[in-house]
Amino acid sequence: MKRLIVSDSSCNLYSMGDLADDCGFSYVPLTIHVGDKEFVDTDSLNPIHMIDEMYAYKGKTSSACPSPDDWIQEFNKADEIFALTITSGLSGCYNSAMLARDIVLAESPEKRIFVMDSLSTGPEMVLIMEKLNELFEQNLDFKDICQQITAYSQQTHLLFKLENMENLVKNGRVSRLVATVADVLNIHVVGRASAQGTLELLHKCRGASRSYCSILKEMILNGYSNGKVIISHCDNASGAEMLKNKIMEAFENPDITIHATGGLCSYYAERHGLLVGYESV
Ligand code: X90
Repeated sequence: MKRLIVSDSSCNLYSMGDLADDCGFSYVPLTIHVGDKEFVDTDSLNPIHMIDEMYAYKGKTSSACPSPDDWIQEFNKADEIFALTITSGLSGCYNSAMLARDIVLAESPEKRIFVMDSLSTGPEMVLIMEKLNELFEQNLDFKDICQQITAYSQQTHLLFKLENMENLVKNGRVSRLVATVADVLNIHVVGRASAQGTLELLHKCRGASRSYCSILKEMILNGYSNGKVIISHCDNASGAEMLKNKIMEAFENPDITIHATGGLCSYYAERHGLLVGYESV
C-alpha cells in the first residue's frame, strides 16, 4: 500500500469510507480497565455496556495507551504513514507512536512516517483525517501533505460539554480543583482543548439547553462560519441533535455529522458528554 492513515481509537472512528486509491486507514486501540476486566477499544466493543459496568463497579478504573509495538505493526503496512494521536498533553500515545517511528525508520530508512500530535481528540481528529484523504486525492507529495495538514490543524478546534468529570479527575487528567464545578447536579461544563492540548473549562451552564447555546457562541467567537462540524456523543443522540439544530438555525447549510463516542472517549466524556470538532476560517 502506498499511503496509510493510522489513528488511535480516541478518534471514535473504526473505518473510513471513500479513501483515495492505494490508500488505507487503520487504528490502534487504547484500553480501559474496570477492576480486572480489560476493554479494548475496537469496533466490537459496546461502549454503552462498558460504561454501565464501569458505573456499577466501585473500585479503581483506568485507561492505557497503545504500546510502540502496536504502532509498529501498522507502520509496517505502507510506504508513507500519516499517524495521528490524541493530545500528548493528556496521554502517552504520541510518545509511543514517536518511539515506534524511530524503530521502524532505523530498519527501513526509505519509509516516510509523519506522526502528528492532534493536541485534541475525537471529532477534531476526524476532521484532520478527512482532510488528509482529500490531500491524498490531490496527488501531492509527502512533504506537501505534511505541511498542508499542519496548516489545516490550526483551523480545527474542539469544544466539549461534560456532566461528570469523575474519571478525568481520578486519572489525574484534570485537577480536582478545576473540576469541582462539575460536581453540582444539572451543571453542564463547557470547555475546549487548549493550545497545549489540555482541558480548559470555559463556562458552567445550568441545564443542557444553555450549554448548547454556549457551545454555539464559542464556535462563532472562534471563527466558525459554515464549515464542517462533527459532534460525538456518549449515549446522548438527542443532545447531539439539539446542538445540531441550534447550529442549523444560525447558519445556512452547515456540514454537520454526528457519531457516537467509542470506548476511550465514552470513558472520559462519560454519559451524556458531547465533543464538538469544527473548522474556523
Ligand atoms: O493514555 C491514556 O490512557 C488516555 C488518556 C486520555 C485522557 C483524556 C481523554 C479525554 C476524552 C474528554 C473531553 C475532551 C477533552 C479534550 C482536551 C484536549 C474526552
